[in-house]
Parts: sequence; structure tokens; C-alpha cells
Amino acid sequence: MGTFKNHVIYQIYTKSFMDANGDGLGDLRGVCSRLDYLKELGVDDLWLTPFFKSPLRDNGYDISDYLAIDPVFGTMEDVEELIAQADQRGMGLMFDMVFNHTSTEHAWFQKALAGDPEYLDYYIFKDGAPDTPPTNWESKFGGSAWEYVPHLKKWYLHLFDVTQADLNWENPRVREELKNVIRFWKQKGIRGFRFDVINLISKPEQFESDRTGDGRRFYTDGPHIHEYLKELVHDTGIQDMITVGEMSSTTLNHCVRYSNPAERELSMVFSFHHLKVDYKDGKKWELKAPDYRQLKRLLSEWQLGMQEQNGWNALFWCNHDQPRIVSRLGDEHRYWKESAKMLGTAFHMLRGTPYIYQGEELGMTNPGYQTIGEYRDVESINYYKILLAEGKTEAEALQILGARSRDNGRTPMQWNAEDYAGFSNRKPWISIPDNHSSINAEAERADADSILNYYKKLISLRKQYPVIAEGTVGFLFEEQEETFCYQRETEEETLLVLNNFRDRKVTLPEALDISGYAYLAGNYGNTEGSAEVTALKPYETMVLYRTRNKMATD
Ligand code: TEU
Repeated sequence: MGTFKNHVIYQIYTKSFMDANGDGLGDLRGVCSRLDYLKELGVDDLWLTPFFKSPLRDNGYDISDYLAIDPVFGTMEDVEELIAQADQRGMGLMFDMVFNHTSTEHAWFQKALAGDPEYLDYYIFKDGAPDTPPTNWESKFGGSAWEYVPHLKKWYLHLFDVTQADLNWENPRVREELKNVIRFWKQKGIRGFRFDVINLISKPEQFESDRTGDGRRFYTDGPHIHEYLKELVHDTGIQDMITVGEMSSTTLNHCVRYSNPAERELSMVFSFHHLKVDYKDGKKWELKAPDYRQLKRLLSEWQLGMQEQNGWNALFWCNHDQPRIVSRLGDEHRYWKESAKMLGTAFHMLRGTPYIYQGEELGMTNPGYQTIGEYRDVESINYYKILLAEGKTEAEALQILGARSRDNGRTPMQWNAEDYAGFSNRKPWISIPDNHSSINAEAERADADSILNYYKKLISLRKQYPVIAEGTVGFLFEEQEETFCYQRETEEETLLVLNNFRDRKVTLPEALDISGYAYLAGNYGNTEGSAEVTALKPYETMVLYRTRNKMATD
């Protein structure tokens, strides 16, 4: 069994985790200062978002030097110290490789701008007239995916911000440059890599406009993607490291190929279909109430599909691009603890490797910003302008940002109740919600019933009961929209995981016999003595366990 199958991985948004040098921005020494907290939580690996040299227009996902540390985050010595300190605590580091694009401030792009033909071929430049982009493709951050360079009489492709120019992976020199980046960081002694939007790197032979969409169908899971991934992994010898690919708008079939060990591509994948059930007509910036039936269907489809074909899911609700899940699918006001614990359980007991995004273990919420001035994210600020241009009022546009902005997940980690939540001793780069006075690590460490201590329990269960990492998965009551109930099985063990996704009591379609099961975890207290479960309370979750040949509690 791959080591990653019983690991729990913690994601750190480096800019918002801990500020050690008092500039209001998170940094590497700050991360180092909080390793004991992470060790106590019980996580195995730490994925840090990029801290390489960058103009920080996209907070580090716009890299201008893959082999240098941006001074905002620290020095190479800080990186080496962090790796050593984490290793001393048995934790490994995963670095974030942004290989679909570089910052336009990268030396390669600057040489291309100077007309150097060798470096023009590092990117996707197309000849053209100033008023007709090569295709009608749209940037994921709004607007055209092409930018015109008058002195070159060429357009360049940017699937994200205009300062993030897409690399030309067809060019073997580009592939070799990026392999060298992997080799450089691998020899530092890290444990793995996250690959940013890696399924977008293979562009089509011919660039054509999309009559039915924004162009993504032409470059997503592109023609050479598996070939490129196999080559990257083989030539850098990282097949035994922990690797995860962020797969934008992907398919189950491709994700099986990305993560089946026989393919020798990646250890696992992030897919996002389950995080679009509140997108109206699939559009991020159009709100609708979450479709829980669709959520259940997608979760079981991906669990069963990957199981049948030996793929492996990364399990996550939150990351630095997503709103806080307790605000999005839970109830941060009436059932804050219950819903946060239920959402955590629903994912941590599934088949796959769970990721905890910083603050998720505390039940951190969306900040509820009231003005556009509080936002920092380039995508959000772009879409605020687009929404106003489409005729939305400021209030309507702010309501949409309040639900969808990536800044919802980027507020500073709430360590304690002090003015700046213990994150910094000066005003942070982005404001902190007032609820940090009660939602913070210090308060929750002292509360036996806290979300934090519940997450510690979930992590410890994965270490104690092999069925969680190794067992098969099967779903119960699939027709019932409100619940998400499943079982995990090995030869010796059975785990029963019951979740109510809704804010009201739900009667199960049939009584569940739980005689012989031990109660391992839950948010409404023990079921000991009950022979059956017939209903679930609002946002109730419970984890029940039985071994084939003896009582679990023997
Ligand atoms: O995210 C790509 C991605 O899928 C999301 O940014 C999504 O496309 C966007 O929010 C629109 O819904 C990765 C990184 O996680 C993100 O932080 C970067 O901004 C992006 O790639 C570009 O590197």
C-alpha cells in the first residue's frame, strides 16, 4: 500500500499562515514556528503554496524564478531549516510546482519579449493583427486568454492572468528546464510535489475558436498530457514520492489514468466537480443553492469509479481557491460545530487521501467582507468589474464575491484572540474576521469538544483502523438526498459512516442495525446501547466500527 494512502496532508497558504518578521505577510520562518501545532494535530505532510520568486500578482502562482525564494517569504536557508525541522518531527514537505505558466517577469519571457526566437518558443506566441486574437478562448480570470505584443506583432496565450504566460510544453527544452526544477527541489529532501493545473499543459496542434464554450475543451486533458506526465515522472525519478495533480475541469477516466500506479504518473488527483454543485448552470459567478442530490451522486461516482479502476482521490473540501466549507455547505451560525464536524467526517472516512486546508480544523468561516476594498484576489477583483459591467449593482456583486471569492479561504490563520489573531504583530495584508475572538487554535486546544480536537480524532482513527486507508467503499440510501452514508470494508473490519448534510432531522429509509458496532466518533454523543439507528439529527455524523471476529472494544 502506498504510504500516502494512510497519510493526512495539511495545506499551508504560505502568505496567510504565520508572519515571523512582522511585515503583515506570512513567511517560511512563521511556518517553522508552528510545526509543533501541526505535529500535535497529527498530520503527516505539509503542502506549501509557492514561495518562489514572484511579483505576487497571483500570490506566488506567477513565478519569475523557480529556483529562488521570494524575499517576502524568506531565504533558501529558511527553506532548508523548515525541511530539517519538519523532518525532525516526522513530517514531510510537498512543494507546489506551477508548470503551466510563468510570470511575464520570468527571464525566459523577458528574452522572448526581446525577440529571442529560442525563448519565443518557450511560450505560445501566435502572429496576428492587433484586433483579432488567434481564438476566442477566455481566461479563467475573465477576459480574453490572449494578449497582443505590438512590437512583436504577436499574441501570447494566458489561461490565467495576463501576467501568467502559458509555457509551450511541446518544446523539449521547456520540458527539460522544468525537470531540472524538480531535480533541484527533490535533492533538498522534500517528500513530494503538488502540480498546479497540470492537466492544462498539453495544448492542441491547431488553435481554433470554440463555438460552444470558453475554449477549455481544447486544452483540458490535452492530446499529450499523459505522455508528458510519464516523461516528467520517469526522467526525474519521482514515482516513489507523494505527488498530486490539480486537475481543472477534468474527467474520471483521465483521473484514473493520472493516478493508477500502473500508469506511473501521479499518486493522486484533485478534481473539482463536487465543488460546483452551487454553481448556477456550471458558472462560478452565478449563485444557486447547493444541489445535494448532485453532490451525493458525484461523490459516489468518483469514489466507486476510482475504486473500480485503481485510481486514487485526494479528498478535500477546502483550499486557497475555495470558500470555507462550513460557510458554504454547513451552518456557521446555528450548527457551526455540528456541521463542521460532519463535513470533516464525511470526507476523512472515505477512500482516498484527506487534505486539511489551514483553519478548516478550527471551523474557520468566510470573512463576510462588505467592501471591494477588502478584497485582494486578482480573479475576484477582475470579476467584480465584469459583474458591474454586466449590470449587477455593487451590492449584488459584493454578495457574489462574498460567496465565491478565493479570498474567503485566504484570511490569516486564527491562532488566538489577539488583535491580529496571533498571525502577526502588525496589520495583515488581508483583514481577519471578528470571529477570531472565539474561533482560534488557542481556545479550541483547551476545549475537549472543539472542532480542532475532533479533527485530531479523525486523523488518529486513520492511523488506528486500516479499513479507512485500505477498505473498499460502498454507499447506502443512495436515493435519499439529505444523507451521505457509506461503509468501508476489509476482510476483518467494517466501518459504518452516517452523515446528515441538512439542518433538519432526517429519518433513514430503513432502520440500520448497529448491534456489535463500537462508536468511534460523532457530534451528538454516543450510540452505545442502541441496537439500531432510525434517524439522524441536524448535521449529525457518526462513525461505527466492527471487526469480523471480535468486539472492537475488546
Ligand atoms: O488554480 C486553478 C484553478 O482551477 C482555480 O484557480 C480556478 O480556475 C479559478 O479559481 C477559477 O474558478 C490554480 C491555483 O490553485 C490558483 O491559486 C492559481 O491562481 C491558478 O492555478 C493559476 O496558477
